[in-house]
Amino acid sequence: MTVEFCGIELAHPIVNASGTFDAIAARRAFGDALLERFPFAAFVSKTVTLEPRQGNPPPRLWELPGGMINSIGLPNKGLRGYLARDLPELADLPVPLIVNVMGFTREEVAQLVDAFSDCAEVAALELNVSCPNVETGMIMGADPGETAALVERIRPLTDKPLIVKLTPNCSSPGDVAAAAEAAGADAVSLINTVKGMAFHPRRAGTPWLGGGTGGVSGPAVRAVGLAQVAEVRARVGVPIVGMGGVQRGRHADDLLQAGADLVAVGTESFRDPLAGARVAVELAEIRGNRGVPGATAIPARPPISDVA
Ligand code: RRO
Repeated sequence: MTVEFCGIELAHPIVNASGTFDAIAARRAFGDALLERFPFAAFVSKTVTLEPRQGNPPPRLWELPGGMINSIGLPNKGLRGYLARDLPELADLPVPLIVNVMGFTREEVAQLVDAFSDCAEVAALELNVSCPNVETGMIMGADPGETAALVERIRPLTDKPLIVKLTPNCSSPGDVAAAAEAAGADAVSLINTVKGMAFHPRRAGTPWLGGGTGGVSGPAVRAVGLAQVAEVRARVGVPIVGMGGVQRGRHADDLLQAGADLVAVGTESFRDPLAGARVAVELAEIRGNRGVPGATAIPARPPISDVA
C-alpha cells in the first residue's frame, strides 16, 4: 500500500502527529528492534524553535475520559542543539524525516527553514502555526492573511515540501488552508489540539495546568478532526495529513474518506507505542476488503517487546 506524498514515497499512509512519539527515547528503550519495526511510514519530529526552551511549568497533563489536555509549552534544545544532537539520531530512522518548526516571528521561522533547507536528512518541513500553548504560535495560523504572509516569506527559502499545520481554534480552517495553498504550501496537516482547560480537583476555580490552558487531543476531538478535514478538502487541492483521535484503522479510513492523503496517529501512541503499526495493518485490511487498488494487507509481525 505504498503512497506518494509531495514526491516522497511512503510504505503506507500512517505517520505520527508531531510531539506524540519520542523516537530517540523509543530507540533507547527498544534498541534496533524499533528500526526493524518502526510504527510509522514517516517520522514527524517534535517542534523545534530557534532558541532552547524549558517548556511550561508543571503540571503539564490532565487526563480526560476521552483523551487528555496538554500544556507542554514546546520544550526543546533549540535549532543548534537539534542539529547537533537530535538530527544525527533521527537520521538513523528507517523512514523519511519531517521536521516541525515554530517561530515567534516570521523572521525566526525563516531562519529555521533556511537552516534545514540544506539538510539532506530532512525530507520535508512542517510549519507549526497552531500551538495552543504559546500565544504567538497560534496567532499566525488563526488568520488567513498572517498564514499567507508567513508562507510567502518562507517559500523561496527551500525546495523541500512545506506542510502547514493548521489550528482548529479559528473561525475558518478552510480559509486558512486556502490561504496557505495560494501562498505556496505543498500540503496542510490538521488538526492540532483544541484549546481547553481543567480545574484543580481540590481547589475549585484554580486551573490544574501550569500553563493555565492546554490543548485537548484524543478520541474527544475525533469528530472535530473529521469535520475540519472534510471542510479543508473542499477548499484545497494539495495533500492533507488528517489527524484527531485516531485509535483504529476505521478512524484512519474515515479521515481518508473525508479527503486526507495521509493520517497521523497522536495521543493513542502514548497508550500503545505500536499504535501506528496496528492502525496501518487494520487500515490495509479495511481497504483491501473494499477492493481499493494498491491496498494490500501488511503482514502482522511480532510486537517489539517479543523481538527484543
Ligand atoms: O508543546 C506543546 O505544548 C504543544 C505544541 Br508545540 C503543539 O503544537 N500542540 C500541542 O498540543 N502542544
